[in-house]
Amino acid sequence: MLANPHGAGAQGHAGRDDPWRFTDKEAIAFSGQGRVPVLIDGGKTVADSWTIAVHLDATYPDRPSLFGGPAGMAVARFGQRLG
Ligand SMILES: N[C@@H](CCC(=O)N[C@@H](CS)C(=O)NCC(=O)O)C(=O)O
Repeated sequence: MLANPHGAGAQGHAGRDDPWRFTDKEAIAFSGQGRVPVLIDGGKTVADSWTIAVHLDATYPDRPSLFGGPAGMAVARFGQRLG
């Protein structure tokens, strides 16, 4: 769903978003798995929405946090596991 060579869209970064569908298996094969979302950020490939969120929060501490701190991250993780 997200190809992001320059951190596009996330946390206010300039860049590019390319919509990929999960049926575009060839397009996302480079990620080593067959699901979306996939993020390319600074040459790093990150798959799985939770892993992407954690990556962005850790990589861009100067940007507004996606979780609002450790407590928010714990609540988000709890909700994510329920879903
Ligand atoms: N745990 C993953 C789930 C990813 C996932 O299941 N993505 C679906 C689309 S929402 C997908 O790519 N399905 C295609 C398939 O399983 O072949 C995440 O949260 O990113």
